[in-house]
Amino acid sequence: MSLLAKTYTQRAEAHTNAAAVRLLRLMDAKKTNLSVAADVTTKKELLHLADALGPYICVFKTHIDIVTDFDQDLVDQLEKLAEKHSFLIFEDRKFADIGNTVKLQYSAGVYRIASWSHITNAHPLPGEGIVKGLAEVGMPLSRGLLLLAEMSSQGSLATGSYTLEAVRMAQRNRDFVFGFIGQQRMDVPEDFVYLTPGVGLEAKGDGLGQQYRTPEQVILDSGCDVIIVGRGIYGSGDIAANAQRYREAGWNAYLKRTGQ
Ligand code: 6AU
Repeated sequence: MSLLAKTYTQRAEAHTNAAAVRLLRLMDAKKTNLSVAADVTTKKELLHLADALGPYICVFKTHIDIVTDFDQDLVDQLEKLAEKHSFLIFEDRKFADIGNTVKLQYSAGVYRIASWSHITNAHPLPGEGIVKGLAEVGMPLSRGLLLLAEMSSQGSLATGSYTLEAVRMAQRNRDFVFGFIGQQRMDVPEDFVYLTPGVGLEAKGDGLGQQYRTPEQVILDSGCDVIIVGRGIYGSGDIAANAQRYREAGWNAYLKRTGQ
């Protein structure tokens, strides 16, 4: 059976990373492949989004360094909401330094990301040391890493051989790297999970280089697994109704893909 015809639950068997297994199983259990990108700047707004959208999502994606009134209580409450609604937390930190530095950035500082975020991501740009450094912190805590193989923004330099090298780096580190931030599935035998930003049902861009495709283009045409949606959900209107629309569009594309 081709990988794309398999259900998320069937694919969980091909993974050893604990965060990946949890994610794939909870997507089928909750019937959602929607991740919300909660790019808001206050603790109150962030917690509101997590509680209001929790029922519809598999992953709650944060940019914790944009929260003006960050404190430890925010993280404690976020973890409780992740339990309550059964979603994983993904701090979109986009690490991009040498192994020793990212190890400190991941474990220490104000945010102590590794202590609460199930998933994080990194640019492969510095070379494999970035994965090794993050793994030293993340593996003992059962965390998972995504490599940025491609970006959604116009003029991104992450293309061609850079993207191929990102995939090779992931292949060599499958215990920790379970997937990618990318725009299309690469044809390799291993099962990687693709989380894909740049998703919008109406807008085609944002005037700052962001480019949007529909859930169907992402899940069905490009073989990716999770749609990441930010402003399409919290930008205007009823956020729960917006989330339900994206959830349905993403899920229907997955059902079509797997022939269910
Ligand atoms: O739906 P938007 O455009 O409001 O938000 C998209 C979210 C933002 C970006 O920081 C993030 O997705 N993102 C990423 C990630 C997830 O790593 C990579 C990328 O190539 N493009 C992108 O938009 O929080």
